[in-house]
Amino acid sequence: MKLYYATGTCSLSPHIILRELGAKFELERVDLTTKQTERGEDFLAISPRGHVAALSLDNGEVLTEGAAIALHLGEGTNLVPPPRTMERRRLHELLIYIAAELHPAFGPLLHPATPDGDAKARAKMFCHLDYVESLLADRRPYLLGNKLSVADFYLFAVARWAGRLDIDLNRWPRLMHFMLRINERPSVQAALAAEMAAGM
Ligand SMILES: N[C@@H](CCC(=O)N[C@@H](CS)C(=O)NCC(=O)O)C(=O)O
Repeated sequence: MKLYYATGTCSLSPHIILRELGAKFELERVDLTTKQTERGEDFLAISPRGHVAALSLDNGEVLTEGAAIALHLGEGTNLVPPPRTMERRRLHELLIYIAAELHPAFGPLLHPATPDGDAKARAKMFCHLDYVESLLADRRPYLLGNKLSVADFYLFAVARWAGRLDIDLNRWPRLMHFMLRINERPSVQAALAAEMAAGM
């Protein structure tokens, strides 16, 4: 398996999951501006929309969309509940929320078009962070409760961007604790170190 990634982006989530599972994988860094990989591959030929993450499977197929990659990697492991259970449906609910709502809400903040748009986008982001805080309100350690899942790594990878935007997560203490708890995991530290060493 080969994970196409870019440092500090949403591809951090599958990167952590691969390490968490002790999977055998290669990493290939993508320059998102030129769409060239570090070994000179044309990334658009691999993933036509040019987005990371993309996972090249051993059978030659390429899987894209962070949520789909997370489910694929975690299937049959303790990071994804068994099919046809309520927990599994909750996991789908969380992954779809992060992919369809939370993740895109960062876009206008990271790349603001207008100052006014920025203010609106910031207000929307605060609503999302309030919602995430409510998901953790019963002091559960992970999004699904006591069980760590792939959704936790997706939330971690995305919520980290708050730091880049000077959004102080202390305003959402449950989320802040969640971030610190996930950050301590050896898989997370290893993924962050590998991405940092590889550069932007
Ligand atoms: N829906 C996709 C979105 C992936 C995405 O937006 N990736 C960003 C990095 S976080 C990217 O590759 N952007 C490159 C670009 O827009 O050119 C997913 O969830 O995987």
